[in-house]
Amino acid sequence: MRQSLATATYLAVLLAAALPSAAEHKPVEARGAYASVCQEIREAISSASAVHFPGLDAAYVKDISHWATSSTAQAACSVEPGTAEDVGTILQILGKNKTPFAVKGAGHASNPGFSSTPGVQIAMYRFSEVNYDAAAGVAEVGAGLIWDDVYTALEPYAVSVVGGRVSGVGVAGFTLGGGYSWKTNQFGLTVDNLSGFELVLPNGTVAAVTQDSYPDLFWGLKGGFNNFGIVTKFNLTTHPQTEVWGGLITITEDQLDKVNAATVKFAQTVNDPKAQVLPTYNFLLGEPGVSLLLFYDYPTPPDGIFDDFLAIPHFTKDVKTRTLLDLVKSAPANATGGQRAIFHTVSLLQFNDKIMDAVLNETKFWGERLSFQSGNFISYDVEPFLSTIFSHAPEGSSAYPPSRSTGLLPLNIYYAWGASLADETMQNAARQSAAHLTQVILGEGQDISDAALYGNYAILGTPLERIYGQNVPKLKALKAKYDPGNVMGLAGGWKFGPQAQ
Ligand SMILES: Cc1cc2nc3c(=O)[nH]c(=O)nc-3n(C[C@H](O)[C@H](O)[C@H](O)COP(=O)(O)OP(=O)(O)OC[C@H]3O[C@@H](n4cnc5c(N)ncnc54)[C@H](O)[C@@H]3O)c2cc1C
Ligand SMILES: *[C@@H]1O[C@H](CO)[C@@H](O)[C@H](O)[C@H]1NC(C)=O
Ligand SMILES: *[C@@H]1O[C@H](CO)[C@@H](O)[C@H](O)[C@H]1NC(C)=O
Ligand SMILES: *[C@@H]1O[C@H](CO)[C@@H](O)[C@H](O)[C@H]1NC(C)=O
Ligand SMILES: *[C@@H]1O[C@H](CO)[C@@H](O)[C@H](O)[C@H]1NC(C)=O
Ligand SMILES: CC(=O)N[C@H]1CO[C@H](CO)[C@@H](O)[C@@H]1O
Repeated sequence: MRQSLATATYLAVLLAAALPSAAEHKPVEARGAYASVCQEIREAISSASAVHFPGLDAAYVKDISHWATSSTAQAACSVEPGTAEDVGTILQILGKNKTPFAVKGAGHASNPGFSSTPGVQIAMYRFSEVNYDAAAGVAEVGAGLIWDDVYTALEPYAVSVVGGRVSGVGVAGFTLGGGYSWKTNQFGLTVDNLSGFELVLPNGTVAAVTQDSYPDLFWGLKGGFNNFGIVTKFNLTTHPQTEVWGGLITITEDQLDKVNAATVKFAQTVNDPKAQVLPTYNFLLGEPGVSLLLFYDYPTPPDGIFDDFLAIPHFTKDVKTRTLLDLVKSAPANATGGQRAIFHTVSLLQFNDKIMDAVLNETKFWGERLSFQSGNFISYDVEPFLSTIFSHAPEGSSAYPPSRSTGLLPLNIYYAWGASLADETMQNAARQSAAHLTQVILGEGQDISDAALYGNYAILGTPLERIYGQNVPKLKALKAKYDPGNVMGLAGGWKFGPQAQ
């Protein structure tokens, strides 16, 4: 029965592969129409900015590229603004012409169309500075950077920020969605340790957004992505940073019950906020396995905390005292290697044996069914944060999470594949898997049917209410106030107004 299901899927994909993909052909005519807008932008911007066209321009390719190839689209042109004023000029031209556009930080969005477009691709790379203000304890960080750059710039000062856990992830999308970090058990989300944004409003005005200057926008940008304009700089609170301890252990199928047991024990008993584990259950080349990241925010961990994990026979092991930057760079961040991909998520309150058994079962079940093409990759990230992670900022201080009364642990489902014709099969499987895990977790007495999902992990089509809860009406009103012309509706993403595209 299982075998025949897999065979049927395989045949469907093979058959479909013989047909040309409609999506790849559609935008060409439209692209011609957008070309005049590209020219208009080119004539209006300063010499600090540049427009790039398809063809032999390497900058264009870089500007439209994404971590998941399914998140890349062939834009009519790309534009790299170099000043906030030019961002304003560009937004006004796009708004006037009603031209679809996209804003990209580092292009790690897992949903197609969230930072890509057939129209004008804005790539923020030229916002690339990190200015450390030691007296204020603030790092002012450009919206075109990846976390690796930020850690590199701050390392000489022995400070860091509440940022990304693996290499290559963009500061912008990560922060505008919330931000789960190695330091979240200690300081909360990235948005909880942020004191200001430089924002270009949809009407082109550059605004310094803080709790004092624009309390409503300051709240909305902390989780509200690209609904209120384009952010050019983030002011992140810095914390002292020593060397850290940790790294990657890979573990094969025969030892996975031990990983389950160690994970449950860690989740239920370790309260040291400097400690974190991130076991990723994956299925690759016909077998389940675990990529386990260990982290301790000090050069040596206290005795005992990680013993159960370290006692499990491993395939590879790279755990040591190192800089935060080195740890982040050593983590596997591009298992897709230029593949198509999707994320989805389930939020839960706590891990236990039944839930971990279900995660392992999902890995095997979907791994066996979806490995119809070599290179297909199925994974489940188990993120056992402390239940206190939302307590580091006041209730109502950010658009996400909608409630801070209970800490929610975001479980990340991540599938990668090669052929565009498998997109729907893979996305539907991720939805089914999330639904099944939700049932298992509900069955364990965890009341998560309305628990907020993390916007940076949620699959396209997720209702806004599932991410922002009771904040949705307030976010819609805020969007209408600052973007009455619906300029930002021309860009994709989680939208608090009509999607104009
Ligand atoms: C390998 C990998 C590891 C990850 N690890 C983590 C993790 O540890 N913790 C975590 O919380 N998340 C994690 N994520 C999810 C990550 O937070 C999101 O993918 C995030 O959106 C990436 O930001 P980006 O700038 O690279 O994305 P982009 O694709 O460039 O942008 C994402 C969204 O933000 C909007 N946006 C980007 N820049 C701006 C701007 N300047 N102004 C307004 N809107 C903008 C875009 O329009 C888009 O809607 C990970 C993702 C990947 C692929
Ligand atoms: C960001 O921090 C810098 C350095 O402290 C400061 O000059 C600037 O005004 C801050 N901007 C915002 C928007 O908070
Ligand atoms: C994946 O990461 C490795 C190590 O950082 C890098 O050398 C390689 O080019 C990356 N591959 C892709 C496809 O991004
Ligand atoms: C394994 O997962 C599949 C798919 O979600 C489900 O139908 C099945 O009941 C699960 N098996 C066990 C033993 O939990
Ligand atoms: C742009 O919008 C902001 C916020 O609504 C407003 O304060 C500002 O005056 C507007 N600028 C222009 C030029 O209309
Ligand atoms: C805005 C800000 O920086 N908030 C907090 C960052 O984290 C520390 C430690 O939890 C808090 O003291 C700050 O208030």
